[in-house]
Amino acid sequence: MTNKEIVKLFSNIAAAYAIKDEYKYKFQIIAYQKAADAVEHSSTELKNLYEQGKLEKIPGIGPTIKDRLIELFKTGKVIHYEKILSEISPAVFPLLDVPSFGPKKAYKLVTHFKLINPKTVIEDVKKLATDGRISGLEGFGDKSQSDILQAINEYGTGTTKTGRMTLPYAFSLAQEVLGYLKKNKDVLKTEPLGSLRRMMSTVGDVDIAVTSTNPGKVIDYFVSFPAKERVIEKGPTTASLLIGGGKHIDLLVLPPQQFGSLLQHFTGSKNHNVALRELALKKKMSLSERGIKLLNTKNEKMITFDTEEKFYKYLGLDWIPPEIRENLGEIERSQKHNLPKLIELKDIKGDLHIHSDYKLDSSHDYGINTMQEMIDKAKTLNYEYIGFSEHNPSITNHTKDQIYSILAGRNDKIEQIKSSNKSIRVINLLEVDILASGELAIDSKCLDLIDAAIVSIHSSFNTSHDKMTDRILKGLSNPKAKILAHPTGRLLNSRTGYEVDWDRLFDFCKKNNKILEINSWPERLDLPDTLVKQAEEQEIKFVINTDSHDVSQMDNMFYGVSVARRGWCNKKSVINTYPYQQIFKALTE
Ligand code: DGT
Ligand code: CA
Ligand code: CA
Ligand code: ZN
Repeated sequence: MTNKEIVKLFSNIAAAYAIKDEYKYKFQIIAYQKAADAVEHSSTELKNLYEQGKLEKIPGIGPTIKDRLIELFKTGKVIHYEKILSEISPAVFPLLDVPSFGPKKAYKLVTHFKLINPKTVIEDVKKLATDGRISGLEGFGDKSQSDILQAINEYGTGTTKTGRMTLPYAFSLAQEVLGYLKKNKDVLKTEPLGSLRRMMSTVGDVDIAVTSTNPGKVIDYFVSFPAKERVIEKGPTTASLLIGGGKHIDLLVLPPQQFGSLLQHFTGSKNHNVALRELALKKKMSLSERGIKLLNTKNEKMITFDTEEKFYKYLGLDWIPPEIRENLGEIERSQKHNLPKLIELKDIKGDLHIHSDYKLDSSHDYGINTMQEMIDKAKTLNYEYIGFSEHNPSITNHTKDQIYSILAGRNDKIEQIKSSNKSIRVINLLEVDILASGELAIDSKCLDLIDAAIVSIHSSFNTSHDKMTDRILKGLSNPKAKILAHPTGRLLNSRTGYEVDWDRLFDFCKKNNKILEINSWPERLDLPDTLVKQAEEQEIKFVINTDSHDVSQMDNMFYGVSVARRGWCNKKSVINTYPYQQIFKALTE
């Protein structure tokens, strides 16, 4: 059961309660909507948390729903849910994925027209709307009928309520909108906020703040954004657009003197803001995007802040980096003026996970650039060193001796590269598969040809939690194995990753000086931030790598650094902030 499936399940339960009796079940409805939201925003798979006995780590899920989750993970179903859902036609639920369909509307259409097939229900409703048969229904009308048709058409082009964007996609979308906004003379400042500013691994919608002395004009200009599909909402200072692919863009416009509180509010997270509000209430203050009001005084005036620093300072807090605004202890630390000093992109001195086009007759893919091209790129990034880590030669196609001679050939190439590039140090690494048995794919004679191995799981994902942990620890036990690449194996929006006993793995890494990779590939961002935070608390070392297969991907380092920042990492925990001598020692001792 993936988080995505759980979000859908919880939303369905909330919908089922709403259909049954909105008033009687109002608390259940809110609880399940809140739980769906909490799971959607969790950067760890709940299944992994369950396996570690750490489900309580997710704020926003009460004890009853937690018990239901345990039942779900244990048995694959929840008897109580099956009962609730069985009372409602299964044809209702697919409709809820279509934007603008609430539970009651969906239920009414399904029961009135006796729709029973969940597989065809969306097409069935589309046909009814096209034939003009919906407008006559009580509570619907012509406008609602054409909205339904539009929403279904948009849904048909991939528009759903649940899809989340990867960071680069969200960035480029935000840049496009910012570029447009900046052309308007009423726009003074504009920034992307929300989960994008917090650098979450996936982004639900793009939130943009603008300062202006003329909000009305900015809103009018924004809603004429050429790439929009339609305007979802338009008010005096806010607006929301739907654009291609079903993505939302929310805009909030305020005067320049309120920029600080605007940034703070719209950056979130919701959990951080809720906690900040509670703190403010204790100090008899009330917070909003417009500023701070003092309670219990006759002075009803809003105190305004043009910077976030001033806003936090007024609450007795140091400014908190957006990446850690998740209410995971940052407010308490900021109160004590004891926030962690987070790693920055400029601290990075090299990249150790680089696939060149050098052909090792591997069963995995090669990069498209030569070693020299990748070195030239590393120089433009001001790196001190670079590590090549192509995949090991295929073990099904070669004998051990053949593998040895392929790797010896690569060593000659690396020596030649080293001698013609004196301004950058080259580290001879290799990405080596951990086989299903836990053995490394190549033997110790071959491993002796390289400085160190980056080990990874690329096959047999579906093993039990204990077996997978045994397998990884066995692979990492090899003295040449120093780095575990993309430790969970997840692919955002498509694969949840395998099951590992993280406490055991962290403990092992700590005792044996093994290093966990934070892979910067935007669909991986693996290790995930919540696990980075746990590992960081146990003083485990990381390396932030790009896993580049072409030179342009070496710029992805920025995303990996953001994951480390979200995991509260200090630069001392990240070995590729070390100078060459020190990192070489960490990899070879
Ligand atoms: P997303 O879009 O799902 O990736 O996540 P966010 O964090 O961007 O959430 P979004 O777009 O719903 O809201 C943007 C920010 O606005 C959020 O981070 C904090 C603020 N905000 C939204 N709803 C609430 C709320 O109910 N209470 C408070 N205090 N702040 C909120
Ligand atoms: Ca957002
Ligand atoms: Ca939003
Ligand atoms: Zn790789």
